[in-house]
Amino acid sequence: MDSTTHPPMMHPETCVIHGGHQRDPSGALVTPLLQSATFAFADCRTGGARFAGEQTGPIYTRLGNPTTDELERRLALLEGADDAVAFASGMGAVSAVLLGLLSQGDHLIVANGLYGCSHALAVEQLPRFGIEVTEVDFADLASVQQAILPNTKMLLLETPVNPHLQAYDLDGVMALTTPPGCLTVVDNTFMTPLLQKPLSHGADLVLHSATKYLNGHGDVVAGIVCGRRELTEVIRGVGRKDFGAVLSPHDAWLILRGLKTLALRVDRHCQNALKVAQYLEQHAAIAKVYYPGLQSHMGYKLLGNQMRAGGGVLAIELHGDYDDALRFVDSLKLFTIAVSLGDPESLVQHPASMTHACYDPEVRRAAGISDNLVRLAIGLEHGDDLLSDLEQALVATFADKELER
Ligand code: LCS
Repeated sequence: MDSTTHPPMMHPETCVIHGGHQRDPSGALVTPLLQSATFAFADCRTGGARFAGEQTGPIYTRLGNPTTDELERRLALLEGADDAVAFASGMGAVSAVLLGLLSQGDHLIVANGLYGCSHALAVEQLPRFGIEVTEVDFADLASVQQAILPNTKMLLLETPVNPHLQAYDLDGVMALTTPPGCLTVVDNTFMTPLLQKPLSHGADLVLHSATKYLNGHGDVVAGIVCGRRELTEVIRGVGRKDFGAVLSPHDAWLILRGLKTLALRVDRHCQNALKVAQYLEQHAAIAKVYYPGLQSHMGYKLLGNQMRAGGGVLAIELHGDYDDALRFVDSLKLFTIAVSLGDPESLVQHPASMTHACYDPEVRRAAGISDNLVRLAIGLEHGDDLLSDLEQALVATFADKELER
């Protein structure tokens, strides 16, 4: 099937495989990998016409590459956007959005609890360029409204929030009164377009660390931004052409391969995560489980309208202190201690000393990231094997303490 014969609307399960595909003249079933930095022009006038935008066609991979273009078309279709721009990392995507669209004198509002490097970029780097930044709890929309100033140009949030999965009501965010031209940007990494489509709720841009579920195999670092063409053109020009965070065509090709199983993988991640969350919620050693698929979680009410399921990540607080949390993490055998998510392997990490270590400790605690919070990124293994591993690790952690079960 080539892009000209696509039915106009595809189900997401079909779109992850066929969306935006342009069949190669060779007839290759799989999108060819054009691992080339530059592209030859038939003659000098052709080169000039491409630079002038009078003729389409590749010039130089930092400006565009046919393999990467296919990934961008597919993600744009999945998110319901006009266009998408791929980057060398999720942070490349975040920085392209912030530095491409904000200028000196502008005000940015970010949700507290953002992924540590997004937080650091916003609160430590942007003020150096004369951009004012305020962090607000997006669960309290009245306080977001109060923080909005006449020069507020952008709201940036993740939902659910890394790492405690607090989920924010996108319809409520979109109903806030903002100055004309103020953009709402949603980091959809934890959900993927299969579980949540922020643009359909009125967001202006959606971005991903494609390192996670979109690629899904733990072997690529990448990012992508989707939205209206008038915005993506600026983001592509500034973030990729000028700042240079270009995705390798080989990595784009790997993501295209990984994407084909996204729907299957996301379903399995969600099933396993729900099973683990339900098991841990009733466990005497666990004080709190944060997972939007549990009725006890504030995100549960958004299931159905905004989120199709709770996703593959959950966070827990043990009955115990910082040392107990570390002992528990060290006792796991099937879970790997590593900072990522969306991989086939289940991963575990300790946000206070790892992904969110760069926060000021007071700000971190205020954002709900306690010292004994542990994040589990649930993989694709058999759920029962995950439960066995968690059980043996909890027993090992509390071996010397009496557990009331
Ligand atoms: N946005 C979110 C929500 C993330 O979780 C991450 C990385 C990024 C953006 C940045 O993407 P990257 O540049 O790494 O592709 N999150 C990580 C995490 O939770 N553990 O390790 C990285």
